[in-house]
Amino acid sequence: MDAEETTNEEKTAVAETEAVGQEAARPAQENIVSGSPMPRTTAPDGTPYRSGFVGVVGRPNVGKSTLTNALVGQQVAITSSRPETTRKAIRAIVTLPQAQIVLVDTPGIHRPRTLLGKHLDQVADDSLSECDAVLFLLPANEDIGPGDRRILTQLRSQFSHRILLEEARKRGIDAPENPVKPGEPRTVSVWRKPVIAIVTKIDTVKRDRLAAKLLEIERFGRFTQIVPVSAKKSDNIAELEDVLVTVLPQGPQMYPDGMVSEETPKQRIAELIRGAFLENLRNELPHSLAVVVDSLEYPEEGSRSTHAHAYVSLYVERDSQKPIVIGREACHLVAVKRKIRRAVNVAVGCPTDLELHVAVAKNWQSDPKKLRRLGF
Ligand SMILES: Nc1nc2c(ncn2[C@@H]2O[C@H](COP(=O)(O)OP(=O)(O)OP(=O)(O)O)[C@@H](O)[C@H]2O)c(=O)[nH]1
Ligand SMILES: [Mg+2]
Repeated sequence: MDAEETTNEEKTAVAETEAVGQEAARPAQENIVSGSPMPRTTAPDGTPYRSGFVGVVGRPNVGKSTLTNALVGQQVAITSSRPETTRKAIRAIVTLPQAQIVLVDTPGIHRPRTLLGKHLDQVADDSLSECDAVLFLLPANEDIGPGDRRILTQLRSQFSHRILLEEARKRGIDAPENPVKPGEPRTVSVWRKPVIAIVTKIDTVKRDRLAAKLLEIERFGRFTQIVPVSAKKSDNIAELEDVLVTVLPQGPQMYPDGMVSEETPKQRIAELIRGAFLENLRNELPHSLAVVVDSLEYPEEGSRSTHAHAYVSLYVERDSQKPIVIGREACHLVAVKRKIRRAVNVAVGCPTDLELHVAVAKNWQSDPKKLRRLGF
């Protein structure tokens, strides 16, 4: 039997906390290419190499993870049509001969309804603090709304500063003047770091609507640049990559060639499982599914088994949700395992047996202690 149902309301084993998003946006020490012979410091044409972190932000469901995957050229972040798909900041690495772009895909910023929602907003906010540039995603097929205005205000407070109007005019900056208070000088607000508006999902709108959208976005934020893309159709992705290279600061390569993500195998397995459930069960799936890899044991040297073993807990909020996740005769668990087998083996580096257990953690999305146990 694939599913061994745990009847305890909670498991005693405390999940390892691996919330990448809570750390500062610099690579984990062991990932820096110090061990490898020569991190690049110059581009092939002899100019200095560029590297840095680029935050990817926007409301839920605007296409942040799909764009991140398109830039990396493979799936490093799970995507779905449901909001709050991304729950941790994911660093995705694009290594080019002349630059290394580290994208920080964040959870969608929204007005939170649960403690989890609040935490997700915080993760997005924290992940931005050390970024060298920010991509603010706005879908071509949706109007700019209060959610976008909130994010813009947040970005302005973090990434813009006021300069004297005269100074701005001298530098040729055409930004609207801030309201003047009596006795204070006339100022304009300018971005301290590049904040680039990305108009996503352009495959969903006609050309004239897109043109109007670009104008609307220009007026909305006075962004450093505006780049329209379709991650789904790979439209304008190469151009966006060029733009990112030009805005990054000079700096050496930080991660080794071939490394596309900073996720550990355990984090990767958990995300693959959640992604497969989101895809397989779509609307039936309880929004509250959380996945924790409790342990990952590699085959011991000299032992006959060549398989690794991962023990995974799937948490739902109510007893009634367990059968939805398990399926008749565990058919959902079996289908998910089959779907991700190959990707899991690649992530772990050897064939891996998955043991899935479904447990209930009552109202975990609103309980601080349970959130911590689940790694948030
Ligand atoms: N038509 C079209 N759909 C897209 C495009 N990019 C993303 N989508 C769809 O938009 C939905 C949301 O995509 P995600 O990449 O998961 O969005 P997200 O912003 O990461 O969402 P959260 O992580 O929940 O904040 C998915 O159904 C995608 O397939 C695009 O360029 N064109
Ligand atoms: Mg996402």
